Amino acid sequence: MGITGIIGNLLCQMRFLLFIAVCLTIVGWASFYMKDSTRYTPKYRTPVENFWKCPTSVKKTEYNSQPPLVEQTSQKEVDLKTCPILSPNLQGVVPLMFQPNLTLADVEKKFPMMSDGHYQPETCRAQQKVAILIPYRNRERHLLYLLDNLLPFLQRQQLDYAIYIINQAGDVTFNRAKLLNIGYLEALKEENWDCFIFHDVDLVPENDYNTYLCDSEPKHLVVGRNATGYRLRYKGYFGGVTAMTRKQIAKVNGYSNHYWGWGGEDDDLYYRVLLGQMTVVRPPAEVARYTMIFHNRDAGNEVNKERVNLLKKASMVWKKDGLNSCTYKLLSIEHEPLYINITVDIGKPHH
Ligand code: UD2
Ligand code: MN
Repeated sequence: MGITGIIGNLLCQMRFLLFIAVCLTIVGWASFYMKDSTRYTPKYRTPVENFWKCPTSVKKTEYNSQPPLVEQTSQKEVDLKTCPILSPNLQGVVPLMFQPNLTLADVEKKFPMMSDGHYQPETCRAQQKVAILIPYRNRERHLLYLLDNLLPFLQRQQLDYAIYIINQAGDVTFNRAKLLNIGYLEALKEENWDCFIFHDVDLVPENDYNTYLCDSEPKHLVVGRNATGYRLRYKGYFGGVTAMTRKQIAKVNGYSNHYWGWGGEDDDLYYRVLLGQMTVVRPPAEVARYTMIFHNRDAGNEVNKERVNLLKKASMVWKKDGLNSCTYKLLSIEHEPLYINITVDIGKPHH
């Protein structure tokens, strides 16, 4: 064993003492920070596990066991190493910004590394290609606030992503679910996305350990939000922000197209997940936290009185109502620097 080997081994043995010292420091800090619950220290076990593995270093950072889903790679991507599931750039809770005089030009200036609505990390090849789909009509300020906070969040996570805004044209009753189906179908015409995030425009994630990657089961990213005391509303709650792989979505035939107006479409998707023999997973509650920008109910999105009847029929119709029956008229696709803007005429409810 060479001199460097001996030194290496000595250092390795000293880790125990170092570990005790670190523990004592942490106990000291913990008692100091106990009062302030907004400071979140991640509780993932792996860094400590690796600390004990000696002297060989082990590359094991996953907190879930999702294998990389990337299938299509360019030459540049082949040369890069795969990004870890937990990026080294994560910061936990980062204060959110809501500047009332913010303009799109301001946000574009902050993120010159995005083009045509896409972003790829510079130094590694992302685990999955992620399309973020945002159902939208007339929420300009919310969109600016979301972009301003979400873009740096996603970049800290080292994701390969694009943002799709699916904009409902006209003033017929809003249909969130159908817009998301359209987003899925149109996004796949552009690229072979591995993972889709269905994302309300007014929900801003608070903790960047809430990774925007898909899991082996459909994932619900909102355990709690400011308006509901950060508690899960009910067990089968699947609204706000969800992540599903291309295959998981295909398996449930996407969303139902028949939910016009507010409510029910998220519960319907949950039923489909169960009917497709899948379950829902969620990150830890201290991670899956969102701030919902305050708003009143929009005109054109009144409560859907049919929703209970529709839910009763969900198990009978899910195979023929969804992605395979989604008809619409594409009006335009614009590639802006920060997002892809898809404007559609989705028709109207027929009673
Ligand atoms: C809840 C759910 C949401 C959905 C909805 C019922 C949470 C956190 N969110 O949201 O996922 O299930 O109930 O349909 O539980 N939108 C527009 N323009 C409109 C109307 C809606 O852009 O005129 C979009 C926008 O992305 C918005 C989303 O639809 O965030 C949901 O509508 P909402 O915010 O009015 O409903 P909310 O907050 O009750
Ligand atoms: Mn909302």
